[in-house]
Amino acid sequence: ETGINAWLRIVALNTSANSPVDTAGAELQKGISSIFGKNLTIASHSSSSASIVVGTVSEYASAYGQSPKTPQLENDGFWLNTTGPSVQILGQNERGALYGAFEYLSMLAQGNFSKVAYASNPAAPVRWVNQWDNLDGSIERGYGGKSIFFTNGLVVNTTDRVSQYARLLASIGINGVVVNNVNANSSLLSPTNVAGLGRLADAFRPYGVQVGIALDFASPTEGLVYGNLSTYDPLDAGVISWWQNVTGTLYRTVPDFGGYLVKADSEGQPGPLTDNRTLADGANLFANALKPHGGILMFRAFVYNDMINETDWKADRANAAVDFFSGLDGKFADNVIIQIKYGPIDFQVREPTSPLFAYLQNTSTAIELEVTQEYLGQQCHLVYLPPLWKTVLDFDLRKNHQPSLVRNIITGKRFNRPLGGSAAVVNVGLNDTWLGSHLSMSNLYAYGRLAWNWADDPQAILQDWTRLTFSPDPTVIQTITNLSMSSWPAYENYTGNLGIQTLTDILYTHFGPNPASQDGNGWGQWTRADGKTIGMDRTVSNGTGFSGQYPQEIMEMYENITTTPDNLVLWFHHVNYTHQLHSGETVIQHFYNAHYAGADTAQTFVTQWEGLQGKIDAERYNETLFRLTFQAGHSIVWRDAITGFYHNLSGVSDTQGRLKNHPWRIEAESMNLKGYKPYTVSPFETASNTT
Ligand code: BDP
Repeated sequence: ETGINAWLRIVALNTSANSPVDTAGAELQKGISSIFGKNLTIASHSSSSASIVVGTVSEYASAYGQSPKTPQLENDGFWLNTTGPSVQILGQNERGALYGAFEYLSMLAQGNFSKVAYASNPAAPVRWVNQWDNLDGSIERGYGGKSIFFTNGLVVNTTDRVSQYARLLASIGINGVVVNNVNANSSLLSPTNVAGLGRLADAFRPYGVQVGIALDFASPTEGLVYGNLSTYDPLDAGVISWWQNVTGTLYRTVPDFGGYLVKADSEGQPGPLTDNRTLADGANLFANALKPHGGILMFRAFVYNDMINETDWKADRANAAVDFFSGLDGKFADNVIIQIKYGPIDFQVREPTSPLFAYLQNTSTAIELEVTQEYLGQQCHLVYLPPLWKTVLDFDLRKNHQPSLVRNIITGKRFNRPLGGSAAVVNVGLNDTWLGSHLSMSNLYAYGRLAWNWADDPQAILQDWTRLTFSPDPTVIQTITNLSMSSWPAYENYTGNLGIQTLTDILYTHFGPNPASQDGNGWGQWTRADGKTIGMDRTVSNGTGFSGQYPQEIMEMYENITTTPDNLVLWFHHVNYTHQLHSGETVIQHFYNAHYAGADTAQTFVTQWEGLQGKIDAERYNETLFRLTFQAGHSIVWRDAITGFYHNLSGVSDTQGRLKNHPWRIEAESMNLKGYKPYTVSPFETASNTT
């Protein structure tokens, strides 16, 4: 060192390779150089003249011979103090120090140089992401290219993209990643792949992100690894020791392995019910194997039979989670967390809160969200998701007539649980944009910020993201705010209203409009639409009884159509198309009006974005313009398909006479198309000109 940087230096109190504090020092160096063009040196020893000190509280105490004065910090929490002669960034643990460094950099990058001194603690210990990556490199419900983890049945050799992902995750406080699909494959447990998981963990470790994997319940009988048993019964001694061995092997390679995620007895996946064991028996099998190593088991509540009899008017897929977990509260090992999708069905554009959050009081829970927009436009549509997530997280379930916000349940606060938190299915891929679209990355950023503090404001988070990602220019911020904050309401308007769900093709693609596909199959996302009526009656008095799964006050609200909010009326009630809503509109007229309003809003996205030309680099400007133009067109396809479908079914005309006259629509028949063949589309309303 020449001394040229004088007092401008960073002290990282742990500079051993792979330590998150060492990473924090390097990130501060990199960040400050890119924000201010100053190259600070990093020292590992204490120095009273350092400009920034980063480390853990105890590293600080031993380096400086005195404990820093910080408020109580929780696991992963940090203290950030910019008021003294040197900036202090002190974590309760190494991860916390790294999070503090990212927070400080985020402030500086947004031009915020105010003097602050505060502690920040995460809302919950589990802030994970899930990736649905298959070993062949494809990603289930992934729209950003191939897997960054796997190729041709094996873990990748080069982990540069993995390190970059680790960095992104750490910068938003995420501390765990499940790298493979919940529809899991036991060959991930082969010695070669376990060694590969070691490589992935090496890439995640410097960023404080723990690796976990999803398991195939039937692995012991599949003969792919460690012998071939004749059963996967969770109470069988051979099965128990089989999983203990596998778990021991994993921890020998990855000592800080996070744990397992299990999808059992759902959509054809094997599980404990095959052997007449309970879901708790199944979960505890893995939890007990993980326990001596300190790992946790995320057990999914997404358990249902996908061949439900539609003619049975009492049958209801929404009932499945509480039904399957009934009698099991308190029967799970203490390192089990039940991972519950936000709604009772499946990531729809509007769902009521899953009642399982209230049912489980003596069991730790986590909410499962989707950053990947499976039913919500697959990153071809802009949909900023936090306002949707908030409808569930801020929902008060009134358990035992006490305030019971979902966000206080999953963080363990409401029922005094030691564990809990969240997992978001992210599904980034090799595409440079990660998710396939620039604007959809606000959802990943916001997920991390919310998992740290569920009370944070979606719009403020979005604006931080915009400043960091694009520009501090007020026009850029205003435009991206307008687009994003109106995007989920618009998408709901043109895809599926009043709690009828997203009227996509449900049989596989989950993308374009196909209202007819909802009914007449065993998947249970039914609309119960006929010529006169629509909606699922889920009341106790007359329907499937689903509303009875809620605590009393909530049950009473949904049981009664007059107290059910309009946005969920068709979720809970079966009504005539001419039923009058609280808004004064009829159900069918609301459908027409909402679909036109939603598509109209989507048209404005293009013109609003065009106002940013020259204010954003050309590459991201053009790529986003392309996506928004597609969305504008596809919203019209949605509008005409859904309004046409229900008009044909109900025979009720639009009071504004819009259905035969399609503004902005260009028929395929009026175009000169090369390389296209006519194809019979079902339902025909989805097609141009009804053919
Ligand atoms: C559904 C997806 C399917 C997943 C399943 C799950 O369509 O690909 O495997 O959820 O969450 O939404 O297990």
